[in-house]
Amino acid sequence: MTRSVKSLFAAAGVALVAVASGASAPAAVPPLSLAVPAAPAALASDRIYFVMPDRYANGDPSNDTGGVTGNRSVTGYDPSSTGWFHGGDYKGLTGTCTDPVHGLARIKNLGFNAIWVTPPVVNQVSQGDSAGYHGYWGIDFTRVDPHLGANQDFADFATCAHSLGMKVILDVVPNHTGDIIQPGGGSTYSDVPYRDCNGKVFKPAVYVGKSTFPCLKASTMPRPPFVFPGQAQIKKPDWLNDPTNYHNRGDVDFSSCSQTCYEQGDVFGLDDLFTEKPAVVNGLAQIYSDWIVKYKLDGFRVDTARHLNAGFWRLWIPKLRAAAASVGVKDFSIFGEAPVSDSIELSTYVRDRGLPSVLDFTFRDVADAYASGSSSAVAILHRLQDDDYFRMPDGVEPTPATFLGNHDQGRAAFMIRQAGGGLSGDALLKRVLLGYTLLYFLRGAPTVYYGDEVGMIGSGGDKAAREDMFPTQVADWQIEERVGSPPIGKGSSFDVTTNPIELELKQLGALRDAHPGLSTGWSIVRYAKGTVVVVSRIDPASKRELVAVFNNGAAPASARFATSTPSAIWSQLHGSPVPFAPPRSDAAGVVTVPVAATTAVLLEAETPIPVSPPAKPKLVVKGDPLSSLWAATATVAGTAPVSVAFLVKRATGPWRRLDVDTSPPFRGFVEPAKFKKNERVKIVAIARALDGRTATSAVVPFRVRTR
Ligand SMILES: [Ca+2]
Ligand SMILES: [Ca+2]
Ligand SMILES: [Ca+2]
Repeated sequence: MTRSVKSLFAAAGVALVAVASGASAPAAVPPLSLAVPAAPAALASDRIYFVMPDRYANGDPSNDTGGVTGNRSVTGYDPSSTGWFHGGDYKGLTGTCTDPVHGLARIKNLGFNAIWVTPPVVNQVSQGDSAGYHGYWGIDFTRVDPHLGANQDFADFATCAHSLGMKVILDVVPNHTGDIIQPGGGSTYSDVPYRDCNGKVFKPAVYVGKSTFPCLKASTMPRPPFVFPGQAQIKKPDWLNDPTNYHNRGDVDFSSCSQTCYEQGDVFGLDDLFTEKPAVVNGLAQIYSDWIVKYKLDGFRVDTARHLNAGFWRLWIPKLRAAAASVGVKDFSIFGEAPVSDSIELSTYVRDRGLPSVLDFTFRDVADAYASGSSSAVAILHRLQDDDYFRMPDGVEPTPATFLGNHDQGRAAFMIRQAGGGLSGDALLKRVLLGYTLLYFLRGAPTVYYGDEVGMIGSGGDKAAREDMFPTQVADWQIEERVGSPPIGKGSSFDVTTNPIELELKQLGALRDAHPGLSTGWSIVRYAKGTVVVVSRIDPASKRELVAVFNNGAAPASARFATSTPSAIWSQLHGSPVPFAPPRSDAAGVVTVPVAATTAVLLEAETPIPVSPPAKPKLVVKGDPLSSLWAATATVAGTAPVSVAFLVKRATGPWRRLDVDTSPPFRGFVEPAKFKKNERVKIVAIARALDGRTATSAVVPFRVRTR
């Protein structure tokens, strides 16, 4: 996003607040200021490189064993086995800060402007047949794990990243700590009610957001906690050593768990914090505010977000934002991990629970399937349409972090190979490249897992997807197949500088820089049929239209579709066939574009979208077939892009915004739970053109029945 766009939107946002809170506007007339879309989320312009520092580069061999000596269960160090520390650290990740083939400068050079690192905090060294190399078993949250370096090494890392213009996004785990507390009487989940220290039954949810909480006794908790000798004071800060600050119910049973069980059970034995307690919320706010302030962090990726209680986010996040603002970070980004397979379910983390954004697991499903050739274009259409469920009264475009694979489920190439029923060689490479065009040409913050750019495929999820960038001592990884490059053998992946994936990522990153519409633009699906899906990205500031044409078929294709830019020549920014005669749209905006097999073409109109006053929206309210919400749907005639704001008014009080939708179909949702049963309200839709002219629909009276 350019500075001018941001200030334009910001000015509109100020006006919006003034009208919404003022008493001067007559309530009968919907205030046009509510029709103005909000500024894009900061995340929209980020391109994130996701790295596990233990596996990236070893800048300091003296810290490999974490400062202790002994066998691997004591040191955690065994570079020949996949589940242990391998020696990477923050010094290695940072590098010299200037060398373009190593360290952070390399990551910048690959086209990224943000880096997400797995949790750097001190982990439990080992547990069973694995070590805490990944960071998700925190026990001392006040400092950097000694295997990864000293606090100063992390500070140098953050300083270098910022000097290169890269954001630092920290992976944080407010849900649990490492597994120190043991459940009394067995580890299966117990749903007996909580009792206070006097034996009185209580419901924790009642106390969320309050300043007091019932007194607790460890001995009367559902699974009375105990710790092994020598571990009672092992956690930092000290409040983490109080066993009544944990749920103590035993393990989540992933095959038959209720929502409460997800929230209060231990994930694989990890100590689940009692996040309904004010002391825990405040303690977690202090821990993570300290990290933000100390290192001027730019955002958090929140682990295990599915396992935190609904009220937690609205208490915790404002404290983090305040900490960030105190060091001048005004647009602190937060996205959570909720690995669900249904978009509407995923949207509830934003809609109902108050997470600002999410990792887009459902987009990953459809993007991998489409890229692999195993699903049709319609799956992409449906996922983009489902963005409406993520649209909120703040009017900010939904901005998930998008990805094709990760450290838990498997690498991008592995996921696409699986979705395609076992691809390899050039066939797999083409499809992986197609997958990355989906990430970079469609909305969201493209997030690439380290090593994917040098062709790592891996052989599964978790430990099988966490290869070393430096010369690996894991025998299987030396001979593992890669895409676009030969197996690495005993070599270093930093010497792989011409893999087609890394070359493509550089180009795609440069395209996002040169064409902000790819990051912050509106999305309009123009065509979705068979193997071809076409999406326009509209930059509302420049009024310039970009068109991305994707073809996952094994044969060339061509698509004829409507645009908002009539009588224009379209220049080709990316893709094949090249060169082809620049297509020209007709007087109605219709254009025909050829696209080679298994690739994507990106075009930009050489002339801006002509502006015209919007047509009056036609508004209908009816039950949403996919959810328990009421859908207000507006149709707006004409080909020019518009945003549509949906407003609701109760019998008394001002008009309030349901959302602003920039992407047809235009919808706003009325949630029955937020109204009285059978409450009578009024609903209106305001269409707004790129030049700010508006048209308001008829006011539709509506009775909010339960569904
Ligand atoms: Ca090291
Ligand atoms: Ca929990
Ligand atoms: Ca829509």
